Amino acid sequence: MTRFGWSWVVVLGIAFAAANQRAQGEECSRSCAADQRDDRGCCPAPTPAPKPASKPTAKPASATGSTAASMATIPAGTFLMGSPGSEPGRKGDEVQHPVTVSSFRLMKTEVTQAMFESVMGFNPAAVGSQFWYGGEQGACREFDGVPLVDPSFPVMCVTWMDGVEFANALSRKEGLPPAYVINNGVVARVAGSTGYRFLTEAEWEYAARAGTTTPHATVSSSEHAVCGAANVSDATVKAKWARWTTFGCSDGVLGLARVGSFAANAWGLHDMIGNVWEWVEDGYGVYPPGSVTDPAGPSAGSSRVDRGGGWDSGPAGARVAGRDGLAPGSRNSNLGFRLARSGP
Ligand SMILES: [Ca+2]
Ligand SMILES: [Ca+2]
Repeated sequence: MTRFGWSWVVVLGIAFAAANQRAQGEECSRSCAADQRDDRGCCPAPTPAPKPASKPTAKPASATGSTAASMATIPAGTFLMGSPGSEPGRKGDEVQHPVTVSSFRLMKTEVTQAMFESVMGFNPAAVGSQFWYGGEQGACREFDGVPLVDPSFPVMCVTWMDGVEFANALSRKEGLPPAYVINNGVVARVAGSTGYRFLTEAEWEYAARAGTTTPHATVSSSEHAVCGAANVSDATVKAKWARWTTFGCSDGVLGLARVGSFAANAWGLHDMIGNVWEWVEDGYGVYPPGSVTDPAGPSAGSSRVDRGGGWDSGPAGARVAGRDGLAPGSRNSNLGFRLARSGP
């Protein structure tokens, strides 16, 4: 598995959005069993290694198992969204354009399994949620012997709607006005609400860059700088799953990392790149031409955007400008989210 737990819905909906997305060269270069291929015939799955999995060696988390959301204030500003034509791994949907973003508040970490369970009463991976992969299902709780359930790990195997429902439930729990109205499965943002909500795609990239312009949002443009700042597909992964496309450096973590294990970016945000891909609010679509302010993206469609790459993403997949579109019902052990609140 890993790459994507494409639900069967994805098979129909993703043709244009995902065909050129997530799996791009690196994922499709892997080999795997037929029942592990996704709808595009790509292989996130590794070839099981003959030796036992090494233990994740992440440093102690700053937010281990926390059930409270620690928020950073993101300053208003203008940035260049997208990637330059020269960036390795770039895709055609990353057209650079200036975007102005208003100030907002953002969780410093991905939503943890403990946070999700404290609000919703269950942890999707722990209660047996399944990912979909090439028409097959598999348990979210572990991958090839690597355990993925831990209170301090990011919640994963959550659908886009799981994120919406968590956001509203967390708002109610904290006495805030829910940011979403849900009518017969149709979700609309409540204008002016200060409750918890997804980031827009533009807000996500703005916050993840935190003023940087490098492919992986690192201060240094060296690929190896990523391993000090993100849990990605690295040398640790390569040692177990030799066929995976990985970064050449080692971040010391084989599967998921505790949120906050890696250094924060300049705005106090951890794990924007890597660990789990993060659902955002936007439907997947072509960027608008020219300069824009607080773009919301398509409100619906066959797919919703997720960003940043996950623990199984190599250099192409973990780029800050990289975009991915998934059917909203998709689940995967590399797919989670974090939430924002409007206003400074
Ligand atoms: Ca790693
Ligand atoms: Ca992430």
